[in-house]
Amino acid sequence: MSPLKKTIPEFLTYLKSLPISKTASGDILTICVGNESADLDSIASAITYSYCQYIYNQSCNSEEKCGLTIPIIDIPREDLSLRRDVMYVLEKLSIKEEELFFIEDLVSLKKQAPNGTKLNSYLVDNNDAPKNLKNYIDNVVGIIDHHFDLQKHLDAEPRVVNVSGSCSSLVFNYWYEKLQGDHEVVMNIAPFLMGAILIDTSNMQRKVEPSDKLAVKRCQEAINRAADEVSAQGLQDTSVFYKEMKSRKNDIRGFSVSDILKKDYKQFNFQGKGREGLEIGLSSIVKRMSWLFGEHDGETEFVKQCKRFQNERGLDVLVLLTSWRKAGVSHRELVIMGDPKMVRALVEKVSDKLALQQFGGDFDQGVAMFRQLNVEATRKQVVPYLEEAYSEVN
Ligand SMILES: [Mn+2]
Repeated sequence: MSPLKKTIPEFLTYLKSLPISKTASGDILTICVGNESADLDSIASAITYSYCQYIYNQSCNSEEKCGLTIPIIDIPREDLSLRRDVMYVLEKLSIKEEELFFIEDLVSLKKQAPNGTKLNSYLVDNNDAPKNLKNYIDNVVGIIDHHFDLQKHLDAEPRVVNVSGSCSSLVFNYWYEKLQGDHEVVMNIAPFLMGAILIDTSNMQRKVEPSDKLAVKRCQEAINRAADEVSAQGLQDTSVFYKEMKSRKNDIRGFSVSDILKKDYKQFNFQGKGREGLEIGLSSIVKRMSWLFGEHDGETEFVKQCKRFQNERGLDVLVLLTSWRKAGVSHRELVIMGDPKMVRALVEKVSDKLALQQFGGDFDQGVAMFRQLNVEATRKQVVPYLEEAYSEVN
């Protein structure tokens, strides 16, 4: 009988223990990275993708061997603790924070690698290299994602960019098929990926696509089979698992305004008609504005802190996207801050699509607050709407 394969924590410990000469293969260092929001989906996708690649390379003949893939979490290490749902899942899976690789670890790996080492990257949960890593990544070699397809890196292999509630479903199904349902591996990755799928689909109630259904069915089979294993304890009941994760994700008490803004944050540079680009940051927030004002010394102070964040990051425009559920009903707000003229122009163009209804702010001060009655539109939709709007602004 073949020896038991490494578990995910064992794989990560192993990666950390290796000198750079063993981590890189020849003059190529390979990473797998999710998007800069570094939510559970991105983190679970990157870690399990790298893990499965490792298992797969081991089981194949040497010609298929292409070194190791290092999962990178695209935030500074200190920001992980802002993601209480992620911390909860990692603890449940016995994955220690010190075994993970963050931006600063990537920088240090690059430094240690011999001159001329190329950095290849698999992308999960995004289909173009994250902006802050573009200068590091030489080649995008594979993509699995559920965002709008930017039609870049067309020769990547795999190149799976499909509609799916969660990218984790696509990652799971890809490896499930490639590893031909290998029970042991599937059991190792199922809890992690299922956690992300449940969060992204609100416990399979919203934004559920066939890929999610298939992945969860397969995950559940694996978890039930492994019910005696430590890794699957307490995970058979998906509703309980979901509630535990969700209550932690929604718990942002004690965070500073800047922590709240950077917890689930993405930044873009929109290109316009021959003008300078628009630097725009979008924070997704799990509490409504009135709650945020209450926790942070009132509206004036909260807005002041937001403007400070905006200046620190050199943003032309900052957008807050709040969302919460009450009595089974979804609610969203959109707050936009920046140059008054630009704010007005952008709002004018997206107002209908997002069904915006102003409840606060002052256009003349460059701050406008809206209820977003199109509650289906998450950041995934809001970003392309705003980008299109900017391209039309004169
Ligand atoms: Mn995602």
